[in-house]
Amino acid sequence: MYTKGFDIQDIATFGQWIAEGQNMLLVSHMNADGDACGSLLGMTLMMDRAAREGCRITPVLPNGCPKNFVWLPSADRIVNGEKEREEWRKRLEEADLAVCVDLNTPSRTDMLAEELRAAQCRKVLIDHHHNPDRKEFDLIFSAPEISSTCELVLWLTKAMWEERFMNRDVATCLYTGLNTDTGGFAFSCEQPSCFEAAAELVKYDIHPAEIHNRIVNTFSVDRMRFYGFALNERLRIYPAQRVALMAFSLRDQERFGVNGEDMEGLVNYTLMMKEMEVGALLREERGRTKVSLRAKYGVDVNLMAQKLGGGGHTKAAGATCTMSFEKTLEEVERLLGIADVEPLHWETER
Ligand SMILES: [Mn+2]
Repeated sequence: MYTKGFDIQDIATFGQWIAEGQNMLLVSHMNADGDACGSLLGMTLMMDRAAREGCRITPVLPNGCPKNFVWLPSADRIVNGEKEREEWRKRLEEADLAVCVDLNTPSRTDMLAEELRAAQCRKVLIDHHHNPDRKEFDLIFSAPEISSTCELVLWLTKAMWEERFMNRDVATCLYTGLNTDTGGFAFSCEQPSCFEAAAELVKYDIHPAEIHNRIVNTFSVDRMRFYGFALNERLRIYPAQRVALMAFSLRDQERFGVNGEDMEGLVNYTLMMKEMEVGALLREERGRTKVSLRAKYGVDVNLMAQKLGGGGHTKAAGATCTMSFEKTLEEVERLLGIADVEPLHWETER
């Protein structure tokens, strides 16, 4: 079992805040992934059972629950901060406690960040990203060495409540984040605790194969066709630098009717070629460009992302740039050492 890093007093305080809370909010990051959704809902379900009768616990995601994860237990309770702005404001105003999961700074909640920062309630952070923004939270449970926030939630709640509030639904939520943040137990799983967590969760009669299918085998036909286009027409390969890069303008996305959610995971294709060591994906949005970076071995893409005003993990990081799409592309090329280098193959825009 993971035991490092928890302060007994902090755990007692957190348990106390939940026990005395009346209106409690849980929040995770924009464009939620499996770990965000899983830790948000797993923690919500346990807090439901740990809190006093009659209190209200509300999970919130800045732009709602992605369709890949709507099958998670209690996903229908998630307030979409963007679409249900008034509801979010009301719940935040009433809240005595806000628990933030799988984010290291309020900025990761995008359009909710300002209100979250200004909120007067107690704020707790449970996260595994580097450099938590300490001044924004009253209590921090941070463990960058751990596979996923879901794993951290498992160990933290076990230390706080033993297994009193665990059940099959909670285990399903937490296993989801463990699975997605490790790419199906392929990376970020160097610590034995990751597999110990999986073993703990499987005890609750969850179905790993079914969860895997619901996460992975979910493509629409349009999305599959877009991937074909992306790999054929937009993948640039730089063998000498061992870099692969894909960049998608708004026009590309409109042509196939795809959005950011549909591109979740596409960046990982850059590292599927055995010679490639660093991969990047750029996606133009209205007024900004999203950059995703991935690395295999020694390269620290977190440092690279920080230079673009973002961050993340050593081998998976990202940034949101407000420069133009073209400028962002130039900047990324410079950081990757491929500015002015001819890619292996690159068909010009159609
Ligand atoms: Mn995570």
